[in-house]
Amino acid sequence: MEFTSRLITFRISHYCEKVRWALDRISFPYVEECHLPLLHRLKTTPLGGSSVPVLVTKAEILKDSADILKHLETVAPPHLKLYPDLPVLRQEVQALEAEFNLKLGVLTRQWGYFYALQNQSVMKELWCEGVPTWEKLLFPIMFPLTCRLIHSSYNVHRDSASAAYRQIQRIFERVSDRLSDGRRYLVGDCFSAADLAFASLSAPSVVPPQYGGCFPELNQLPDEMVEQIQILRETIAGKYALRLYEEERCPV
Ligand SMILES: N[C@@H](CCC(=O)N[C@@H](CS)C(=O)NCC(=O)O)C(=O)O
Repeated sequence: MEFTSRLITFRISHYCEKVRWALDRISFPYVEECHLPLLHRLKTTPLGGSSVPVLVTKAEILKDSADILKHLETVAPPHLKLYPDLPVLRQEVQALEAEFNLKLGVLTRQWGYFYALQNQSVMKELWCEGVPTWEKLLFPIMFPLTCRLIHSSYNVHRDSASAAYRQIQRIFERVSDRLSDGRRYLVGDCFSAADLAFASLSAPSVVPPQYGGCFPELNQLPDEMVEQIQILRETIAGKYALRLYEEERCPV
């Protein structure tokens, strides 16, 4: 039987979306295996990992989104590569990708969870999409446990959410400044891993309609959160993330 690569995910996760986008872009064959948070460890731990995404190919087990993008670069056709050949541009792309991974993705998650976790029925839709039936059945037990863990391990509360939002705004300002000379992409003149990382990791804060995982509709979210999303959507960086989704995110 032919081997098909497996992508282990939370359907909602923007780090998983980053990888899903890179895979879809080069039509890399894979099956996505979605899990509830906490229960994902039953899959990732035996593979030597912890967090999602994890990509299992015939030859390798890749446990970090940046490593997965690097791996895909070795199999991508030349016109779809995400890292420029020129070393100076390549380094710039890698530095931006690392910054978005370490800061932007963490902040948008902390801010987004503060609001989203307040609504159990919305979270049920988001977390349960695509997971095995037995995991879905455990949702009522897993939800309070997972909420407690997310609040403590990601430091999610009102003050930290407000602080995270201000930091997201600072990152958006820096990206807007970079784009203010009219350039179409963050580095060079092609879509790169920097653009893909910015768009996917900012996605919880601008909610692009083409998001490849699952997001709630704006009318399912608290008004305060929607107001903050609208403010970010109106910035140059926000419009840019939405444009990248419209132009570059191929259908799943
Ligand atoms: N550095 C990782 C970060 C991924 C990450 O933070 N994943 C979160 C979901 S958004 C996760 O799996 N959390 C649960 C865990 O760490 O067990 C990457 O870029 O792949």
